[in-house]
Order: sequence, then structure tokens, then C-alpha cells
Amino acid sequence: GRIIHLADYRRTDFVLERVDLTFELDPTETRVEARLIFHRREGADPAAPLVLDGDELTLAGLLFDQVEMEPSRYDATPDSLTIRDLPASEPFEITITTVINPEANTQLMGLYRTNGVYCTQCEAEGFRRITYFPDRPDVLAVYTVNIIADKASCPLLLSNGNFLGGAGYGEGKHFAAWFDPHPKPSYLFALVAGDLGVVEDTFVTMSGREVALRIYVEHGKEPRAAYAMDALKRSMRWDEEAFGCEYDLDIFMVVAVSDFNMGAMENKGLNVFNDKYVLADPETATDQDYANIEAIIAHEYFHNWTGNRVTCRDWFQLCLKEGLTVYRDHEFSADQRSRAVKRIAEVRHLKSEQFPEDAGPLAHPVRPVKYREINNFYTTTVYEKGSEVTRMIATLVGRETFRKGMDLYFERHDGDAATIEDFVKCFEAASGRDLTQFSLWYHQAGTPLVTVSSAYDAGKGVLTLSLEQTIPPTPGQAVKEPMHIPLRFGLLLADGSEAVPSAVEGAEVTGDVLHLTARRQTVTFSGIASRPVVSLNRGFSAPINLHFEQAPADLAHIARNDSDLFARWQALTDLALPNLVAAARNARAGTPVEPDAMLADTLLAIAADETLEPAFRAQALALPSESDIARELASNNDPDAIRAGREAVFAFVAGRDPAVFAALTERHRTEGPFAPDAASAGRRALRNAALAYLAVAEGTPARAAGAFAAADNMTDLSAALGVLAHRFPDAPETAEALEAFRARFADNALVLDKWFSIQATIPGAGALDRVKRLMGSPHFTMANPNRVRALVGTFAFANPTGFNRADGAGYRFLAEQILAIDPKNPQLAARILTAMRSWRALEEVRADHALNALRSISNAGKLSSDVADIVERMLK
Ligand code: B3K
Ligand code: ZN
Repeated sequence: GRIIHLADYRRTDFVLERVDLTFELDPTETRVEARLIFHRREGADPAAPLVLDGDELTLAGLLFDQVEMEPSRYDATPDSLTIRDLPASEPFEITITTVINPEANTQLMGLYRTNGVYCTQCEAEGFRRITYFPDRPDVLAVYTVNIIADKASCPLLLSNGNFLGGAGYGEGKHFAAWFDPHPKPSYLFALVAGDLGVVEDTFVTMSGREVALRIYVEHGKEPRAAYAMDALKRSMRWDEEAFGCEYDLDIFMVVAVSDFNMGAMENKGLNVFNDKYVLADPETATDQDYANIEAIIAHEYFHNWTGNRVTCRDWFQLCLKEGLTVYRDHEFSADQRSRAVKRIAEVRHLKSEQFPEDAGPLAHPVRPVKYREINNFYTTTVYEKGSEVTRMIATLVGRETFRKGMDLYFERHDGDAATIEDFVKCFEAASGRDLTQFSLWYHQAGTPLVTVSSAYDAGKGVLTLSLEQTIPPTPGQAVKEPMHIPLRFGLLLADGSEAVPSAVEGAEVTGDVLHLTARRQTVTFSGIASRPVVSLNRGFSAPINLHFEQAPADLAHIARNDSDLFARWQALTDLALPNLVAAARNARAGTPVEPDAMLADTLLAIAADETLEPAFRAQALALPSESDIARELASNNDPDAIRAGREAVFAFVAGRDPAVFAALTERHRTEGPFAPDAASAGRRALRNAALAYLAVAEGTPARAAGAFAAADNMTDLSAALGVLAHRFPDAPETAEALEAFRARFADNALVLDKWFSIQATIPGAGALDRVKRLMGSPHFTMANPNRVRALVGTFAFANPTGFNRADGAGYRFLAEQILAIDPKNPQLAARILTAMRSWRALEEVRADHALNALRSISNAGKLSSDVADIVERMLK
């Protein structure tokens, strides 16, 4: 594929007024008739042809104003339809017939079949696999959709908007018509047809309109959709209260399907979901599953305003809808659960996924300026860093002004396709603040590094902070400008209270935010009576790497006393990381690891502190991961040494005072029927964190086997199984538990995915053979994306020692799998391949093997543009 540049953007020559689609569904020969009414845009070249996008299409008929078109006036290829000699100004109608094969569509883009159900996925460029169309987000039109299908196999016929009517249609068929009054781009089109069960409810909006809510799932799974329905209603209410956003159709539908390339899709009025993010009950779903369902139901629902009512002008603006909507779903979950714990989980995720992306060959700005394959830009940078950038705007302008800016955004751009510049202008107008420098966050890739040192002059009562920001070079961006970095801070005194400076010089300070805007800044705080401990970047107000040499005792002070729970967790991490890095270096050098008692004691004190919420204590007990340590080491990484070092520290903490952990597993039992609320989930998380330490302290599988036997919910069951499998992979108890788990859930695909994932993450050199063996299991299939991700994806992404075997066998295995998946499902292949994005940070033997594996992919001949794009960028 060729490279698309933002700079080349121009509007279409033709305006699309209306779309009328008729589908005659058939598993292998679906007929699609598209009646499109266009007119030439004022001022456009009167001779310009109409060029429509296609992808693997064959034209079966073409009418101009209802009359067959002379072949001399058009050219049709599988990927475009060009029509010439069109009217200069008056509207005209083009009727296009295509015949497509949903059954053969293994890419899961366009119209495809999943478990006998017809379903569509059009974002980003799937609509062009259905019919020839101006398939770009700035072409908005009103759609009518007619669906004709077999009545017995497809009692249900769904599309966007409101139901118009339906009736019988000849021998054994029926039809239904839908009308969506809201102009929309083609990527938001959806059609679903099949035989599904339904859960129904209603929602009364803020202006008193009743909306029908329907969640469609496979027959028999209806009870497992109750939590999703509850989350949906809470999302609808929250969006009204937090942003004044009211739902705008008579009906809102969610359909859960088992074959889906990503999490879910926000099609107007008809969201399609990976069933993993809809189905839950205590027996089969973990607390994390419940939290994910809540977040993703909310996310897709929130897109109704941020994405659908206001959409993107072009795909370079993807973060306009994604970063903003992630920010909104984060805020929703924070309001529904514990804000601090939610923030910790977000930052963990950001650091373990987005920071490596930003530090490697796939780094790109939140708002990129070029792409080869847009599917590869649905990244953690666009989503999660995009959300952080939105959060920083809220931090800079303040909560109320942020809301005013959002109101202005909807006022100015409702019904429009907008840009990031449009978005930022709304907050400039609402706040009066110039956001020009701030906007660099959208344009400069790479995680800024902020280096800080502090000095306290007791005689003068002055604290001096010296700050310096550097932004590392990233592909295509060697030199960076200094950014506007908002740092929340506090000056913690020995008694836990906070110093209030009488004056601050050298930086703008608004409330508790210090604005770092220059490359170097020296900031003085006067009137500070005793030496404070500086708590910086509270709440992770800026997505940066912070290097601030603070004494372990100061970090421990923050960890125990900060008023900001996030900062307490961050301080614990900062206390732990140098230990873990030193441990990894020692392990590599073959010298003994000497963990720090201060770290262990601080962790234990927080674990045992009953004044703190259990979910927070569970987060505190989770030491930085192997990938966190790898990131800290930055280069020449040996995953085996990293793990060995981390294990030594973990064992040290475990053995320091096992009674603390034993007490936690006793004290935090959840009594009574299972409840998925955040408080109950937090208690389970704390107990299971304690169980992991206890298992190591005791050195036997007995306790985990007991927990496995006693578990009455999937959270505890899978946690116990994880401890058994990861700590005692060869114990008979583990084999028994794995087999019991498999047998009990053999007919539940989502739970089997957990069974695969737990085994795919068993560390060590034996992992690859285990994964290969599991691929031979009758439960394994390459046809289901969730299953492939659960086994192959999890192995590559989440098993550092198993995947990064020193002999390179893990990389060669992955290369083979990518080449096997790519011809069928390029998006899935490309996504899993990104597991190798940090290969250049490996020590040279592994890096060399990784390079060869990547070259073997690159040299393999016919690659999809998805995989070709990723592999070429990783090799650059
Ligand atoms: N907008 C979709 C993602 C579409 C991905 C296309 N390759 C889901 C979401 O972000 O809500
Ligand atoms: Zn989204």
C-alpha cells in the first residue's frame, strides 16, 4: 500500500445526500443494492469524475438515475469505481449492485458470519468491502436500510437508527426496514441478522423520552448479559449528568458476537461487541472481566456523542474520538469505583503498554501525519496517551472550564467531522488560555523525561527545584521542542501535613499544578519552615518518565503519608524499582541479590493497614512487572535475569513476615452471595495477592490447591489456578486443577480462553513447547480471534522469559504463526506481531534472533499491508 499523508487532505468533489441500501442476505451470495444520491460540491471541478472506494468487490450492476449506465462512462476494479460525465450541479442517483460472500470473509471486516449470525465491522475501511462508496469519515449521510433474509435462520434483522417496519417477503423470507435520521459516516454503519436471544430494558432520558434497550446474545446466555445492561443504564445516566449528553434514538442495541477483531464497535444505535465484553456471571467471569465490561459498554455508549454526533474529519484525527472517549470512560469508572485505584490501574496499563510503544520503532504521535495501514493506528498511543492528553487539558483549564469547553465543542461541531485543532480551540475559547505549546502533546511522539533535583536551604526557608525536560527522538522526529507539562505537586512535612509556600518563583503555579514549559526551569518556594518531601506528578498529572532522586526514606514517607493515594502507590513503585533493577543486574552477573528491608517493611505496613481500602493494598502489593523493569533498564535486556532478580525480591518480601499475608487471607473473606462491586472485588484482589506471596513463602502448592477447591467464583478460582500453574507448574496438584478446570468449562469458550492464557504465561524455557502442545488441543482453533489471542498473543505479550528464549525459538515460532494467520486475518496477525516492538532493547544474542525472525516475515512474499507495515517499521 502507498503512504497516506495528512497534508494531502482535501474535501470530496461530490456531496452525498442520501443512502438507501437493500441487502438480500445469503451465506455465500449476498446481493447489496446501494442507491446513492450525490451532487457536485459548489466550486468543485465540473469535469472531475466520481471515484468510489472498493475492496475485493465485483460490480454486478450500475444505474444512473435508474437507467443502466453505458460502460464507456465508468471503470470498475476490485478496489475502485470511477464514473465520468456527471452533472455539474444538479443531484443525481447512482445505483450500485454488488454480490459479496459473507461466509468466506475471514478478515472480519465488512459483512461476515460468526456462529451463523450475519454481522458487520466497518471501521475503519470495511464498508468498501460491502459496496463501492466514498468510504471516508467526512462523508456524512442519512441512511435507510432494507434487509431481506430467510425467516427461519434470521428471525432478527437489525440495522442503525429506528425500526421503520417489516413484513413477509415471499417463500420463507421476510424483510425489515431501518432509518437512521442522524447523518453518519459509513464506518458507523451496521447490520446484524440471525437468531439470537435478547435481554430488554428501558431508559428514560433527562428530557423524559423512553428508550428501548436491547442486548442480543446467543440463546441461553441471556442471564449473563444482566451486568452489561446494568452498566449501560449507569453509563447513560452518567453521560447526562457529567456532560449533558442525552441519547438520541428510540432504541439502543448491543449485539454480542464470538468472532471479533477487537473489543467492540460503536455503530450508531447498534453496537457490536466481542462477547468477552458482554457476558458475565460469578461462575465464569472475574472481577477484571466485570470491570472491563463496565468500561467498554460505557466507552462505546459514550461514542454516541464523542465519535458519532461529532466524528473525525479524517483518520489522522482518530484520537479526537478515541482519546476523548477513553478519557470519558476512565472518568466514568473512577466515579463508579475507587478513583485512586482506577487511576493506578490506568497508569500501570499506560506504562506497560504505551510507554514501550512510544520508546520503540512503532512510536508515533497521538495525531500522526502519515500512515500506510490505518488499522495499525488503533494503538495505545492514540487511545491511552490520547486520553492522557485530554486529561491534561482538564487539568490545565480546570474541571468546570473543561465542561464548558466540551459544551462548546458539541455546540460548534454537532453533526460535523472535526479535527484536533477544532477540539483544542474550544478549550482555548472556554479558558482564555493559549494551548499552542500544549498542542505539541498531539504532535511530538516519545515519552518526555523530566529530571528533577531539589535543595532545601533551612536558613532561608527556601526549597529549590531544578527541572529539565528532554523528549527522546522517535521515528521521523529527531529533534523536539519543549512541551507544556502540568505537574501536580505537594510539599509534605514530617508530620504528614503540607507546607504552603509564601511565594513561588520560576514557574507558573495554578492551584496545585506547577507548569513546566521550558527545557530547564529552576523553581523556588519561599516560606518553608522545615525540609519538605516533594510529592511530584501527583495523580500522574502528566504521562512522563520522572527521574527524581529521592532518598528511600523520603519515598517511604510519601508511600505512608501522602494525601494522594496515587502518589503513595507511585512512591512504592519508585522504592521498588531500583531494588528490582539492582536485583536483575546481580542475577545477570551471578552475584547475590540483596533486597532492601525498607521496601519489604513499607509494603507489609501498607498491606496490613486496615484504614486503607483493600483494592489499593492489592495494587501496592503487586511489585512492578518484568516489563516495568525492562523499561527501566532500557537496553541490553536479559529477560531471564530480570525475572530471576524479581523473583528474589518477591521471595524476600514473601518471607519477611508471612503471618501478615496469612492474616489477610483470613480477614478478607467475602461472605454471602457474590457481588461484583468494587469494594468486594478489592477484598478478593487483596486476598489473592496475599495468596501469591504465601505460596512462595510456604514453598508448597497446598494452600493454592485448597483455595482452588474452595473457590466459589471465577476470580478466586482463576487466581488460585494461576498461582498453581506459575509457581508449581510440575506439581500433580497443578495438573489436576488444570484438568478439572478444563473439564468443568469445556463448553464455555470465554473460560477456556482463560485456561489457555494461564498456561501460556507459565514462565521459563518450557513455555514454547507447552504452547505448541496446547495448539494441538481439540479446544484450540485458529478461526476464533479470542482463542488465538488467548494462546499465541498472551504467550508473545505476557510471557517474557518463555517468549524471549535465548535460542530465539520463541521469535521463530511467532513468525510462523504470523505468516499462518496473515492470509486469513491480517488485522489479528499485525496486532500480535507488535508483541516484538521492544526487540531492539534486548541483549544482542536475542536481538539478533529477533531480527532474523522479523526478516523472515518481511521476506516471506505476499504479506497483507497490515503486517508489511508493522514489520517494515520494526526493521527500520
Ligand atoms: N472504534 C472501534 C475500534 C475500531 C477498530 C478498527 N480497526 C472501537 C472503539 O474504540 O470504541
Ligand atoms: Zn473507541
